[in-house]
Amino acid sequence: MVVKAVCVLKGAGDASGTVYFEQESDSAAVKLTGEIKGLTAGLHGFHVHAFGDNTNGCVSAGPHFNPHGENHAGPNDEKRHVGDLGNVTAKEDKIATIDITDKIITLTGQHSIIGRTMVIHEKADDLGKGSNDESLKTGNAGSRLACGVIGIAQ
Ligand SMILES: [Cu+2]
Ligand SMILES: [Zn+2]
Repeated sequence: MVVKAVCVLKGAGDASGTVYFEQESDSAAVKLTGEIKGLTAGLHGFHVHAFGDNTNGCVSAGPHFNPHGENHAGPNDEKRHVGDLGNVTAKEDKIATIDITDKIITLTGQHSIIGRTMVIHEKADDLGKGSNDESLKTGNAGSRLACGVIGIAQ
């Protein structure tokens, strides 16, 4: 059965967007599509954070979703936070088009990302290669520009 989810990202500034998630079966990769606008041109860290809690804005979403206790890394690394989706790239028109296929995140089961928060960051994610402690936690992606809780879509 196909499972679909959606996330509307908002923040204190200009950044906003919508991300759609689709998974063909429990074991299939998740496809992410959509766009985020109002970004400076260049790379922006893009992660699933642990909590679906936006009571204090994007800060209350907590750290990257990491049910297996790994270090922060890039989406193609074998060991990573489940929430590590790397970067999206905004063009000169300030829009980042989302087109990601990921085999680690899932919309079903115990470690489903539904009910957690998608965050777009101020800066590029260094994918754990930044040679400092923060790189292994957050990728030095800076502040949280916009976020939203991932919900069940129709
Ligand atoms: Cu993040
Ligand atoms: Zn991470």
